[in-house]
Amino acid sequence: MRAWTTPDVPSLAVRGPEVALHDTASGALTPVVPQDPDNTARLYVCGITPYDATHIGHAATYVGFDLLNRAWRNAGHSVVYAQNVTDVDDPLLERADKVGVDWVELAERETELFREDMEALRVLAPTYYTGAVESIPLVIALIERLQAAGAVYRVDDDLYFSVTADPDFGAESNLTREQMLEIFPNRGGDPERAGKKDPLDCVLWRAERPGEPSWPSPFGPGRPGWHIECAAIALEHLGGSFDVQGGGSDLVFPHHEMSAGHVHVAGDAFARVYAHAGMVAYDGEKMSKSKGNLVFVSALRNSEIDPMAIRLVLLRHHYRSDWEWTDAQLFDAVDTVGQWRRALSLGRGAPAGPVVEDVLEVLAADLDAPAAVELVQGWVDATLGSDGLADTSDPTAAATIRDLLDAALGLRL
Ligand code: 5CA
Ligand code: ZN
Repeated sequence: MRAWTTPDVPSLAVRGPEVALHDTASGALTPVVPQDPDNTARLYVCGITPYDATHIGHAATYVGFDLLNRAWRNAGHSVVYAQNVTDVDDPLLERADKVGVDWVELAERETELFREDMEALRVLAPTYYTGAVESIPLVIALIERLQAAGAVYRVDDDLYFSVTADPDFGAESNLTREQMLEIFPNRGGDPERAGKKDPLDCVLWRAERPGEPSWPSPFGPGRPGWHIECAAIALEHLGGSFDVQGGGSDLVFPHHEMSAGHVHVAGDAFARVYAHAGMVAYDGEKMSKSKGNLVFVSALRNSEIDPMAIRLVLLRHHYRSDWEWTDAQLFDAVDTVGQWRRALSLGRGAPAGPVVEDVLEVLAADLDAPAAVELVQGWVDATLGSDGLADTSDPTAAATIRDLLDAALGLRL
């Protein structure tokens, strides 16, 4: 499907360092230097299930991985970025049913709103933006590879994946079996289903149910399971051993573990690094569509909030930390954006060169945006002379810092 319009990004005169990311699988800060001979980094980030508007939690995750995309580019790489849209799944069908709209219409409407939100937040668009529905042939082909590997069995008319077929199962999340069993039912799993070989086995193909959409397949009419969807889309656009699989930390298990398992059993390697964004809370709980404690990006935009202030709130939290949204942070960011614009409007300012190098360096080291924001604030303070001693010694400072903010942090001021 169509992605959103990507913002143009200034290229910087200074090249940033190679990027290192915290890898969930190894628990270590890991260099993510593309192995492709053509110097291209390959990124997959799990996309939305479009049954409701984009909330600040989604936005935080996509802005987090946008920093990775930008850090790679600033280090001199090109980036191939794939993202899915889970445009058919239980929550979407349930919501469509509940509000009495056609599920296709609901998915299209919410996906369009997501595109507008991403554009407003200046998130670079993926190279491939791919829906589950349009990927059904890919899913079928991958299930057939799993069948050939002997990792698929039937429960009634549904197809299941045997987790024991992957000797590396568990290597991505590093969870114990007990922990997996506890999490699984809360994240779409069905450990209690009779007829399964292992309670952790997951659905690959869900046979048609009355009133649900279905597509023909060699296994009978039905629709794709969730984990095989991302496995198939990632493999199609990025190939095996791509650089980074990303998403929120709620996807560590089972989603990313299962997708990796599918691909291993099919005979390929999945991601080299698994990176996860922290969860944003609101009113004391994880912001989630199912709980309804939501702050929508579109609602903030509709109340004339500058999207750059929204983005600054997100940048002030490290992508891996869990944090809670408050309106006070937004109001503070609105003030800061105003102050930064004032500093930039002077043209001259404190020396910009060291700020550029330091910002690129902290971002390359596990995307430390809060440190980058502090460095920019230091330049703003020096330029405006909060101590009464304004420094305007660098005649090109404002232009340099403006480009840096735009290219590295996605803030166009
Ligand atoms: N369609 C699947 C992924 S294939 C899905 O999880 N969709 S979602 O709409 O529920 O979430 C979209 C992205 O936002 C995922 O990467 C998810 O991990 C992330 N996310 C969801 N809730 C939050 C939150 N409260 N804070 C941060 N990130 C979140
Ligand atoms: Zn996914």
